[in-house]
Amino acid sequence: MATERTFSILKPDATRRNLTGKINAVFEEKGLRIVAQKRIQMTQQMAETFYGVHKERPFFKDLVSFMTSGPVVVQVLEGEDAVAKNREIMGATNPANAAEGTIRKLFAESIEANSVHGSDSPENAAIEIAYFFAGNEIVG
Ligand code: YYY
Ligand code: MG
Repeated sequence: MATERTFSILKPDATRRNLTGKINAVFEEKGLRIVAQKRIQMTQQMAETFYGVHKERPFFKDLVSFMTSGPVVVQVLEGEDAVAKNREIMGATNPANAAEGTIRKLFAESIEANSVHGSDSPENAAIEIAYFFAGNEIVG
């Protein structure tokens, strides 16, 4: 295992309920370091591009509308094996299936409003980080 970076989003349901600090505390307690972070409003075009892999899925339209329904916090998290570790910390996509102590079990409202995004591979992490951050915005 090596030090790695992953891309994370605190979704509109998390910002709406003022949960960004509580969720960041979970990342930090579990050993991930927030090396870049900014609060943005995603446009429809950004959300469609970001979730482009899902564009044929039945939930795509609702997902884009949810992701643009309020501010999000985009982040780069760094740590040992950060991509897989963050997926573990987040828990299953559907909070009904998420393990105890995971962010989605603790905070998610539904499969759609599930509080966090995390990259699913190191390759996608690199693409997603580059989409939202300039190199000089990431300070490890
Ligand atoms: O990577 P992860 O976020 O855990 O799930 P994906 O399968 O990549 O789906 C992305 C996003 O789409 C998910 O976080 C919520 C939403 N979604 C949905 O609203 N309904 C589904 N049946 C599946 C996913
Ligand atoms: Mg995914």
